[in-house]
Amino acid sequence: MSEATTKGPLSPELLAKMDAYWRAANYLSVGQIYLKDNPLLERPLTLDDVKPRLLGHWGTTPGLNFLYVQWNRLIRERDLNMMYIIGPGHGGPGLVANTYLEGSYTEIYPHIEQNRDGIKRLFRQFSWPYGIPSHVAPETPGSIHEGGELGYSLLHAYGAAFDNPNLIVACVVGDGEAETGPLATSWHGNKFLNPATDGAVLPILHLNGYKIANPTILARIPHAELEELMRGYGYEPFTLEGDDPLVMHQQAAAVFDTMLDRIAEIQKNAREGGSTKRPAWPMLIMRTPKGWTGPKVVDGKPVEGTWRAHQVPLSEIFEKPEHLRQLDEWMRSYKPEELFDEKGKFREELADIAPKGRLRMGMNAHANGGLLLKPLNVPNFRDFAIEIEGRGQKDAESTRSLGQLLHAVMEANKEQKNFRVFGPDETASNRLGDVITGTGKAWMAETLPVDENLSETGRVMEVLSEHMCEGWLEGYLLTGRHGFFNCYEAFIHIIDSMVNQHAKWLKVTRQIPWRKPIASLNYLLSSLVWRQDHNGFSHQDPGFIDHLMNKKAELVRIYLPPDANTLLSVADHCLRSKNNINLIVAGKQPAPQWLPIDEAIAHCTIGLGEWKWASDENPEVVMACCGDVPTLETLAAVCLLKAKVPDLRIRVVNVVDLMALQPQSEHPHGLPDEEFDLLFPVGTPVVFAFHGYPWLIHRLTYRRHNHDNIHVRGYKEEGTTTTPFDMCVLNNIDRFQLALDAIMRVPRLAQTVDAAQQWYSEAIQRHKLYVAENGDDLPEVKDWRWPQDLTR
Ligand SMILES: Cc1ncc(C[n+]2csc(CCOP(=O)(O)OP(=O)(O)O)c2C)c(N)n1
Ligand SMILES: [Mg+2]
Repeated sequence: MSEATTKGPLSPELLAKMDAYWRAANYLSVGQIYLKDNPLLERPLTLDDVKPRLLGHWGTTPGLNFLYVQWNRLIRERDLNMMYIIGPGHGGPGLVANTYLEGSYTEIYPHIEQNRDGIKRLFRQFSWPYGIPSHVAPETPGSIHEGGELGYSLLHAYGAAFDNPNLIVACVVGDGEAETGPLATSWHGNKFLNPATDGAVLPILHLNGYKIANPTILARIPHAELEELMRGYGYEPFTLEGDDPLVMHQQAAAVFDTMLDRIAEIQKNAREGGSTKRPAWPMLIMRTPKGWTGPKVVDGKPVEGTWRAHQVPLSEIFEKPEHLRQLDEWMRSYKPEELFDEKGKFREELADIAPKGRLRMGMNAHANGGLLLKPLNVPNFRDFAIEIEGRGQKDAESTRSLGQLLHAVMEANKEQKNFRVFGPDETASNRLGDVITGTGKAWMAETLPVDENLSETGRVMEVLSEHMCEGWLEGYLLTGRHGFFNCYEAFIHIIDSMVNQHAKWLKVTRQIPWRKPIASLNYLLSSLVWRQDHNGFSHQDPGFIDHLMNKKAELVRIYLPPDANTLLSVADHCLRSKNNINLIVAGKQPAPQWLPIDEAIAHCTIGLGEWKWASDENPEVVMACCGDVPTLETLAAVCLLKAKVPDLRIRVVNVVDLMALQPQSEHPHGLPDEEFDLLFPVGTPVVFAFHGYPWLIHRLTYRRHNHDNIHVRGYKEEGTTTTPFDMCVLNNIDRFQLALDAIMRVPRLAQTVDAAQQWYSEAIQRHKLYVAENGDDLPEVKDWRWPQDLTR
């Protein structure tokens, strides 16, 4: 052993064991990618031992394995509560290997025994039909982050660390991953992490130099520039560079010791010394070869240390005998006979250097958040209900009532510190400002006298990045806490892809018995398409509803409460629910209030229903509505119809829970067909005013008996900065249009259609002229109220 290798914190004995442990992890990783038999290489490798399809990623894996062994030592020596998050989740074989070596894998999956048969099964199941996925998937012990879609690792890490003061979240960021937008902004998590009350994040930039087919930007800028970048983000960068394993183990141990000391010092200063300064948290730049310890040259081309190591470095095993020989040589280079005994059990003296019990990263309870989930205390939402004196007579900002409820939730969970509200700078704009009062907004950066409500212990998280809000919240939920995300409706699309991934995670975890249910991901979308008075077309897009609709029915709930009391009832339900993705779409503008709280609760419980106070018996037409503005327009249309055709029998049906429209076979909230047919009688035309894109209603009601009679109005991508009512007119969801639609659909009124069309044209012309001239809506529209004599 050279001088350089012996110098450092590791004793020669521990150094040798850590290197052997690493070789074991690498061996098991390669074995998973390639082998279905001969797991200990007890005979020369033949084609019969090799999987027919070689699937997986080698390049990132040895680096991940190297880090895991280092972390194991830190956990043991310092008794750390540490969990891992792996950005390049395609390094799945490494995490499976490590959790196997530490024993957690076998505890969770007893058939993957600690012997030859177990290793064979471990190899065979990987990337095998009905086996396990290639990534750090929900099936992988200790994971909360699949890492398939790159970019969210550091966000999940910060989300996990908030309010977990004793937790250290080690987070590997791929140098390719670091090029993504979400990751690039995630470094700013350190402006929101309080060293006194939150845990620590230990970021490791895994600078293996390459992505799939290209070098990475951060590997090709001068090292000093990269360090400056990290300093600019507010970190204290450390560097580890090299490729000689023994030297690297020693140097890594030294650098990690320093970094952990730094973290301990930062936390001590904050917790005991009362420091409120934003610290420069340590981060590591680890520059090691991609595919480290793998084949150096294949078919005459360099592989180790290049992008060619990304997936399967020897990919033509069946075509080229040389590849099989190289694979045999590569696997034997890890000296399996030194690592496993004759029965195939990982040797005791090596296994012994891993942490034990709950300290093993594969067993960290935070990574199975449901285990730690404490129910959220939700105070009685009736306390915030709006008094209804006459239907629609009083205006209120619905989301303001929700803000009051959220504030009460904050207060009720102050002690257990397991609730946060997230939003991209819009919490006050969405009229949820009450939640900020007394709670404060998290902020560790500089504050000025002009600032309001910024606080080092704030629990409202505001940062102008939907990615950050979403990623933090996911990390927070996945580690067993509760949260609420509020966002402008149009811009929630920015995280479409992230919610996809979360939905996939939830779908899979539902099938994994040891994964306990976590709190639901709750969205409130406000600043809606219909009321973008300041902003216009760029801010008009209700399509997130459609996006979520594609997810598994068992996961998704979509609510469009028409007023404050229904919003309160829906929010109460969402805050208590588990393992779902709940979307609430509700306006923030002053709007008429319809339902007393008891009626609101009953209405939301079923999800849709006739508003009897606005309806007639034996309807000739059903006026259906979903969403606050469509509800208002529908009721105004009913009023117009009553004036024009006084004997027309109309039923008003309001839909809060969009999923109730689907048959029960499609969604657990689906209304039984018999009940649907009672509400929407076969043969009776339905004029349906919908908040979002109209075709969604057809999709949901496609199998319903009365589907052919459902005629939907909704947003059809017409918009600009105009008056609220003109937005409705532009999209043909206005009260005049809805009234005309009803007349056109009721057979007995066929004779009156021409006159009605004339009436409609005149009304719209009058409206257009008025708004063009006055810049505001017609008084008869703007000041319209539901006539009390129409209330049954
Ligand atoms: C958002 C996203 N875009 C593209 C990909 C396809 N992809 C998978 S791995 C990879 C390269 C990753 O490089 P890096 O983060 O450096 O990981 P490593 O080198 O450790 O494998 C790419 C582009 C992806 N998984 N996610
Ligand atoms: Mg890379």
